Amino acid sequence: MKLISPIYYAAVAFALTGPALADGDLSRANVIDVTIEMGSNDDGMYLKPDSFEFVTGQAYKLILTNVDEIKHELALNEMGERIFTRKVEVADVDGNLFAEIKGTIREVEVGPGKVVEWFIVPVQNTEEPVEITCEIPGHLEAGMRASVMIN
Ligand SMILES: [Cu+2]
Repeated sequence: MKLISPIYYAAVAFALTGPALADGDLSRANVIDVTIEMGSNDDGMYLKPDSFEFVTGQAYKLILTNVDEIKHELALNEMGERIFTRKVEVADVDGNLFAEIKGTIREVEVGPGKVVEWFIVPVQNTEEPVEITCEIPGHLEAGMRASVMIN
């Protein structure tokens, strides 16, 4: 699966909406959806896609999508020190909100077949790619990692 550059989306969103949405709160304007699939296959376990690129100051909604029959986790590791978490949203299949969690969050565990939305704004760039991982024992070794660059 090819990840289309978030910059492209931001440019399109900006062109469609203009600057008015950004008025007063940059973190709520032009949020870019980024799906991160968590699962396993014949080759082991994965985060898909396996590389991401973000831009500081841009708001993103990380859609953590666990397509597996076991739970998985997303640990931001070093990336966690370079982003601001607006909130994490947990909803039922109909989109009814169960919980909205705020504060400093470094890891989110997602149940089998479930989706959790993590709203972030990167605030500091990375010098080189850093790694996000699943820290459930054995999963990183099985391949659950992806690289992240914040520009
Ligand atoms: Cu896992």
